[in-house]
Amino acid sequence: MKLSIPDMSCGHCKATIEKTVAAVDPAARVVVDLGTRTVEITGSSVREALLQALADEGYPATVAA
Ligand SMILES: [Cu+2]
Repeated sequence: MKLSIPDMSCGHCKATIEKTVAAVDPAARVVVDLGTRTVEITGSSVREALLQALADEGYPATVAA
């Protein structure tokens, strides 16, 4: 799944998002693209939990694809 996270702007955000996703689902693979402020997550089926965890960390995400 591809998520749009407009509040993500720097390497610190990237690290926080990677850590948050890993905490929810250690099997998920995360590719952060700061340029487009999108995150591609593969290998995870817990979409609602990921969206909730990201929002809790201050990075509300919407599903882009
Ligand atoms: Cu940042």
